[in-house]
Amino acid sequence: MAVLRSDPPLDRDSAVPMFEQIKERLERAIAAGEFAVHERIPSERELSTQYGVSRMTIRQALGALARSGALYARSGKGTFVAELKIEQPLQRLTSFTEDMRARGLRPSSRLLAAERIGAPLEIADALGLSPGAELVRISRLRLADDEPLALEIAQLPHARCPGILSYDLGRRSLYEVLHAEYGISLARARQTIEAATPDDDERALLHLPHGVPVLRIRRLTHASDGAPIEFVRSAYRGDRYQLGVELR
Ligand code: 16G
Repeated sequence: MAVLRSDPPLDRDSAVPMFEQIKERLERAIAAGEFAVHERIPSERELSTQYGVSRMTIRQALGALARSGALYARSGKGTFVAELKIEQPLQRLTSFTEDMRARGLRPSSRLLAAERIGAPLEIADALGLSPGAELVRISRLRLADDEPLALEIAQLPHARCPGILSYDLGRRSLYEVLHAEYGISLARARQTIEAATPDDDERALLHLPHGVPVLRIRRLTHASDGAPIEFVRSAYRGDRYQLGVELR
């Protein structure tokens, strides 16, 4: 427990509740790297002795840190430091490849399926096609530093990118292929995001611990000529991903 020893004593007269002060100290210790990712932090009992507060207060601090995603608990084993979440800023239209590289992570994909299908009604509607028009559907598991992060199913009008399935979409960025091979630049997208319980396939492919939700994202992207070009459904790991929005 060398970690917190240098801390000055808690301020018992402060308006900031004790659990909040403890939470902030633990946050600082984690940010300073005093605990490694997936390292066990001291137990409730040890922390309550160290700070001279009740275990209830410690439990409140740890609970708040678990809810913010900084810690996770394993029943019977203790409380551990979680990996930092990857933040996707929502104001720019970027690809998975760009998002990961911007964070110093190595993007990769596992191609799960790539096929030509007739457009179901809902997707034909979104893409401005007649029902049954030919689509390419590309399902990929997206990884960052070899860790599964998202499942993505992208559907594009085949007429806009004929023969796209012959490119190695397990290795290349879809946006890069659209640009380099078809001269398609993407201009804007509309996205919806919701929290959801993963289904069994998602849980297995994303290596999701039990009880962790996914962020379901739907994106309709338009090319620079205004035409809709991709309709994507994805599921991002809720414990590893957060979306940042700038408000003015
Ligand atoms: C992002 C997009 C997805 C797009 C993909 C292309 C979200 C929610 N989705 O993951 O719509 O198809 O990037 O990535 O951001 P790529 O160019 O690396 O293949």
